[in-house]
Amino acid sequence: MTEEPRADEETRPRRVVCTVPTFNESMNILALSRELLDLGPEYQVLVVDDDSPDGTWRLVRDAALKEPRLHLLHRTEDRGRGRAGRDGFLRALEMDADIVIEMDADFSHHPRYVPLLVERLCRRGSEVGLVLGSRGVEGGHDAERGLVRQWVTLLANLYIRVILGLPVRDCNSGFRCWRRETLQAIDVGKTFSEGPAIVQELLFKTARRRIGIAEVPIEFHNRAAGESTLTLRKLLKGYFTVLYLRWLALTGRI
Ligand SMILES: Nc1nc2c(ncn2[C@@H]2O[C@H](COP(=O)(O)OP(=O)(O)O)[C@@H](O)[C@H]2O)c(=O)[nH]1
Ligand SMILES: [Mg+2]
Repeated sequence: MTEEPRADEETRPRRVVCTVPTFNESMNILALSRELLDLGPEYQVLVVDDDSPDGTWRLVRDAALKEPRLHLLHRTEDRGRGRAGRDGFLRALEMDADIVIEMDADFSHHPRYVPLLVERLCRRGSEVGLVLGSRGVEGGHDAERGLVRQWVTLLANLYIRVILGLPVRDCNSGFRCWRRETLQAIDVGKTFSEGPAIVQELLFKTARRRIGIAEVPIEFHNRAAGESTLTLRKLLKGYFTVLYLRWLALTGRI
């Protein structure tokens, strides 16, 4: 006789792969990986490192020898946050993930929120294919950031939401929980953004396919250690990418 699955077992994911793009994150990556792996046996961590000069990839490679749920994708060509993100998603799909989380290595996205994002995605009866860790919904916010930074974030969000017509409050969040089927539906291997604009590109492609998007509040903190790789040039390029995405949609190409 087969037993009826309990309600929580029925919706529990089989394999969650957390992809973490890294560039010079030697001070954060092992502590973050440990916290993620401790969330449960279904969790795997995939670090996608672009040959960091500080040896992040070496630390992960060595730790992975003793921890079978820790994986390294060591990229040596075609560097960039967007490229690394795309390759991480593809590898996670190859690893047979049913859920993929992408997050920063610097503890801005705290691992304690990961089970909440997964729970929201797996909640029975909800038609959601992507969950965002969000600073823009009630209960979420940008801790430690000055008023000016908060206003810049607010205006940037408004710009992106209006141009792209997105139904979400935090378009810039890089803390996201994806259903395998969503990544396949948006053909993640065809991602064109080389840099951080991958965040807006994938969000737009998901919304265009009318896949349900939910937001879970998070408190966002400044990076724990190390330096940000975001430059003004990358930021501006991101705003142009938003216009480019709108144009691609207007001309029926996405
Ligand atoms: N693999 C890879 N990761 C990157 C690159 N640039 C940034 N990252 C990682 O992407 C995440 C977000 O970058 P971060 O510098 O924190 O940007 P910020 O959060 O916007 O200040 C961090 O985990 C970085 O280590 C890159 O060129 N390649
Ligand atoms: Mg960061």
